[in-house]
Amino acid sequence: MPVARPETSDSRIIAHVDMDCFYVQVEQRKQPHLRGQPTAVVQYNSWKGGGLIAVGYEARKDGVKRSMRGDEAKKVCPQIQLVQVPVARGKADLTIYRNAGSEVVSILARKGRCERASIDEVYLDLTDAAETMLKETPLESLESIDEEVLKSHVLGLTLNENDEKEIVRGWLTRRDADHRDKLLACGAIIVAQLRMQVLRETEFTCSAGIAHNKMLAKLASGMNKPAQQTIVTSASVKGLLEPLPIKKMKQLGGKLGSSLQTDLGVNTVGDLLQFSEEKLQDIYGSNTGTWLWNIARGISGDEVEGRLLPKSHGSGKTFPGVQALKSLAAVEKWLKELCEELSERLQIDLETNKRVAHTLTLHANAYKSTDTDSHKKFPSKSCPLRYGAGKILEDSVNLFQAGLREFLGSYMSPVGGGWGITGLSVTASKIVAIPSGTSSITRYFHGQDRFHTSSEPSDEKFAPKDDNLSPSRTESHSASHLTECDGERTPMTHDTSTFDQHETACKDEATESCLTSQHHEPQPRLPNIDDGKRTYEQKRKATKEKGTSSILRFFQTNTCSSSSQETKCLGMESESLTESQNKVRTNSWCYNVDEIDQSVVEELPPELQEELRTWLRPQKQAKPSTVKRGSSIAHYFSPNKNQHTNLKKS
Ligand code: TTP
Repeated sequence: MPVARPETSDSRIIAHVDMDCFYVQVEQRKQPHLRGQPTAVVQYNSWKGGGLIAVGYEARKDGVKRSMRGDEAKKVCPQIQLVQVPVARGKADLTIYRNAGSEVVSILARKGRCERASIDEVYLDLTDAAETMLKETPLESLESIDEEVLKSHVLGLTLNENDEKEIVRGWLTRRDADHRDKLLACGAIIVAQLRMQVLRETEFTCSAGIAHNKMLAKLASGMNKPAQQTIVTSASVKGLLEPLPIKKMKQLGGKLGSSLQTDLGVNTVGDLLQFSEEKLQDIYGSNTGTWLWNIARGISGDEVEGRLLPKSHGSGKTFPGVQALKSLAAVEKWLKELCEELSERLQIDLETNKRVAHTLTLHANAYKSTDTDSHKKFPSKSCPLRYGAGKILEDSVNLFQAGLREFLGSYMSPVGGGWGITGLSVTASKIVAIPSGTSSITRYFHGQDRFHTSSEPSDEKFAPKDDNLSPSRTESHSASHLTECDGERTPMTHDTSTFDQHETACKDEATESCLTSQHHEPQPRLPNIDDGKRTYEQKRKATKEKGTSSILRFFQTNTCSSSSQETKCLGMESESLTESQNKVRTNSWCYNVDEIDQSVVEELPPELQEELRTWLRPQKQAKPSTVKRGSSIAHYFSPNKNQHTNLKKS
């Protein structure tokens, strides 16, 4: 659902930077003999030479297109160099591309707020940097302007072929330019510097759009490629937007765009201009109506989120045609590969960035061989995420089975044939940073996870039917909830388009979470950090104490470490599971004394620190000790204490 946000300021300077033929550049850096050669990267599946996923600009000149397969590309360009995407676990391994993207992000982030939007795209908010530059250096007095800046394309500027750079110079240094255009000129200088720096440090070229908001910057970045930049002046917005096909606009590639076409006859953004805001609100609701009215005029208040890391991690694979998976055993085999990859990436994220993911989602594309209801899609399913490849696999299999049962309906057996899976993916989302001071969390997770390393075989058995996992125990996602994500470079949504031949196309950095659920509240069957987080949030709001988050994170999981180290358990009553069940469960919150990080303790309010230290003092106790209920620490963390408003009272 698009969100109508008013512009916070009409003088923001936003850049969208997009790497040129990114995977090809990464491969060319790795194999320098490919530089200057027509090159393409092909996917893992080598049928007909493999599907092309990235095409270098030399090959594009010869007519090679991403929609081709390797064999076809060789016909139009016999000298083309085809490089296969790296492979691990029988599927594409995008690690080198992700890492290369991170190199670029770290450079671009030097000048302003930076949002990693996909594996090779970044938004920058350069407003402050541009304002500062303008204050320090009046543009009209600029003596030398770098060639890279002079090569900028200024939309709306009439260029004379012989004198393009001088015309751009004139625009950049205009004395009578308004403040907004002057800021744009500064933005163009800063972006050109950043792009040159990226080239120096990484050997990669990129292109950029510079505008007053994200939407316009993104539209502009692809207009002049490779290695160029485009500036969207306010005066050029109307001319830029009016002829654009409506479906090309972000968030309008799906149902909303189709409705505009069929219901209102809107085919271009310009067509939208004839509708009043009220009319659009009447048809699409007040928020979407306003959003549509705004975007037709180039108005978008979306902020650049300060985020250098991906918003989710996904691992998926397509199984086209005869490769379709037709048994639970085959699905489980592939889920094991996908879950191990996902788990490894989560582990790396945890160790490197101190972040944890909270939601696991399984998406699949499926068909029934006797299909009477061909529009029915395999429902995506979510549950709280537990760390460890084995646990992720176990939960994914359960999610898959729940989805399959729903997809097939009651009349068909999930075990015996009649269905096929053509795409499968697991995604970890709702990733949040662990508050500083929780270094021991990594060790904690190691303790939690029997299947921590991918090399450890998982020999767990998965019952074909798990009564614990009816769809009501998982979050379920209908197709319509996900269609709004289609403009994003999402990894593996259950939208069939994302399971196309480009299985390796997981441009899965920073995916917008597509996990709008049907609000089946996930029940706490699985030990999970979400539950603790909910409790924590309630406590945090109630106590208004700062800096107590990390300790709770440390405590909040319900799992006892299996190590031989001493363990302490806080016996606590948990909150009611659901109203209908209306039952109370007892949780044991256990942890290893040795794993408590002092810096975590130091984040607690002083009175809790004191009590915790007292409580930890007899560390040599052989047996786990249970804290008396009513003690302030137990009280503080007790899920029952939602109304606990003042720590001191307890
Ligand atoms: P894009 O930015 O869409 O394309 P590109 O960088 O290859 O080329 P351009 O210069 O036109 O921007 O995608 C970035 C990378 O993502 C691309 O190099 C390969 C990968 N990708 C896929 O694997 N499959 C896909 O379908 C797409 C669109 C991209």
